[in-house]
Amino acid sequence: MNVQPDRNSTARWRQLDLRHHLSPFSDYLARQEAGGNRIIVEAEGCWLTDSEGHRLLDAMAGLWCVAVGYGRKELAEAAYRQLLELPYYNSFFQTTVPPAVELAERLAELTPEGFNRAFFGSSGSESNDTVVRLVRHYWHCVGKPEKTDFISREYAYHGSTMAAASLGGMRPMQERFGLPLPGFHHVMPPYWYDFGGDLSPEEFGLKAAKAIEDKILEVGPDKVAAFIGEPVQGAGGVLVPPASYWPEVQRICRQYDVLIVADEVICGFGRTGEWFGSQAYGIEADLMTMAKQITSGYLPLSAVMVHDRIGEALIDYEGGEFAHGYTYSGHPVCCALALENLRILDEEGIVEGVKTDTGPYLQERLQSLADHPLVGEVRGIGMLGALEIVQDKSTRSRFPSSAEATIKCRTHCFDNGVVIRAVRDAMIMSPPLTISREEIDQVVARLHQSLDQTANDLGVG
Ligand code: PXG
Repeated sequence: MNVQPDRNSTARWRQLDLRHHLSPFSDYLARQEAGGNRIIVEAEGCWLTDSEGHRLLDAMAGLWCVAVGYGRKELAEAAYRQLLELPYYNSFFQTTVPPAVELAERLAELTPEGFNRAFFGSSGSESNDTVVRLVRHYWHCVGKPEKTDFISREYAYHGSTMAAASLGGMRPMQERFGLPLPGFHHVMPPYWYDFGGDLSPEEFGLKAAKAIEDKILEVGPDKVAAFIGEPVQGAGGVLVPPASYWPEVQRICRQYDVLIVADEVICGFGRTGEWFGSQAYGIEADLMTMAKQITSGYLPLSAVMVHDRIGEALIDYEGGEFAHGYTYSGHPVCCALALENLRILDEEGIVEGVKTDTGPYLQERLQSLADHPLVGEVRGIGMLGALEIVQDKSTRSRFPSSAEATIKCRTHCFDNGVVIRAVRDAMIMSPPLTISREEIDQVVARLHQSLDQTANDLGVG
């Protein structure tokens, strides 16, 4: 569709959107009262254009996914070639397709030692649903079928299907939906700024890990199948764990024979400066789920990578069929595009650039906002960043109505031409991995201006 931005089409799309389109995570009444949604019509590099011709610097990479930026022709061409050659065939009933096989092999190369098998789906949610099935299937195969339960963290986001939302720790996604399903337990996240009190970050990291051990003992080690965690909790507010946290989680899970699932849906493919967040934190997982940046968001695709510890058991034991799969598992067009995306990430040195150049630069520039009267903490890693917004820095106290300041700040950001998210009392960002230093300067300058405007609205400073 070749779009000519103008006010008439904007008004028409807004009306049609309100009338016919139930958008995700929306309060439909509030959306109606606000007159409808912003309409994005084009994008190039790190820049979006809306239907009224405004340009926005996308410091969220879409939804944490557009790693290589918008408008990469090689990706469109890889999809086009595959669409002509074989647009679809399934991987059920003893068939397979070359792009799925090639991608599985490439992922085995890129992931840490021992991850040699991939199960494909179309979304992060599906990959986490697959994990629930796969983990239970595994424990069946090895003769411990009573190991069924999962432990995860408050504020975790693992997706929106019923199982993924049960794994997640987002209360509004559970209340009124009969969730979490039985067998899903939650513990405190390693969120030092809010829960650390007088402890040092390192002391608190051990305390947050201990909460997992306490939960394992409460539920019973014989019942706990796996612990799942994002290396850095993304949608929960870019919760960067203290260095003491993951090694202790690892030790505890091994002690009680609890599998470790690393949800790499946000952290995977360079977001932290390593190919996988697990490598940044020394996590030795048994399963890894991935989506988003695997295709830079250009097409839907996800994978569960399975370590040999699990993968070989699935073959060696007579556990029967793994009765699970999706029509689009290993979709040839999505896999072909993913292969091209991984080639770009690798050959253009994009992941390396995040580690040694633009990632540290983003972190350094964000630190320049730490003195702002509204900013209680600046944290981040690689191309992930967060600012805690506070009323009083010395007590870490918040504004009375939670998120009041951050929603204001997010609106100012939009008006100043930069997309930055508000999560509870934090402003968070996750720009394309290809963002330049000049563009990082612009993100930070626009955020700074928005913080000043928010402080002014709230009579602070
Ligand atoms: N795991 C993690 C860590 C995620 O961030 C999913 C799984 C689910 O992926 P799918 O592809 O099913 O959406 C996610 C998704 C937000 C936001 O508000 C974050 C996600 C999705 C939608 C909104 O930041 N992450």
